[in-house]
Amino acid sequence: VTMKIYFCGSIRGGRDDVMLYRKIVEKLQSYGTVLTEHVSSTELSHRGVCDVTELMSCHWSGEDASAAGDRFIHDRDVNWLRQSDVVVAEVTQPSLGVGYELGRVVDMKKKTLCLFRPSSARVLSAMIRGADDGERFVVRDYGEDEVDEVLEEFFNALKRT
Ligand code: 6K6
Repeated sequence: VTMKIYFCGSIRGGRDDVMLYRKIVEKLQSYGTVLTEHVSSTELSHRGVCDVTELMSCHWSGEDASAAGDRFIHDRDVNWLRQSDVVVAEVTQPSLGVGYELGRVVDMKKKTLCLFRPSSARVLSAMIRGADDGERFVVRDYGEDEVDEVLEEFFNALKRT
């Protein structure tokens, strides 16, 4: 049985770090199935809209097409979150969606790793930094060149529990 990994990264919050998301997702794929591969897709605009969801939303009636598309994304992602074994989030680029996912995940009591780059000169939200319990929900400061080792450390520790 392969591990199901949910990766969170900003979409409509801004796509500045998408190349880094790619690098993280590639590494995660060596540990299991990444349910949210599209988060690191370079084809996705910051609007987070793609042809597929726009087409699908046309089949809903009585609701605004883009709202139906968003409902589809929300419901599918929350289901994926429930199914996942671990959650990894890149939290440097602030994103309402990532914050929402992390809030839901704390309640689901999933093992979660949040990755933050202090070199960005940003200060991470207290609601994420402050959720660190040193065990189930961990915030890790790192640099872009440390992706591999930080993830290796996290997944090796998982195996031992
Ligand atoms: C369809 C196909 C590919 O992309 C789309 C459209 N958008 C989204 N698809 C999947 N997940 C999404 C989409 N928009 C947001 N999310 C979820 O919220 C992802 O799991 C991200 O971790 C997070 C990003 O939230 P925002 O607020 O930055 O968009």
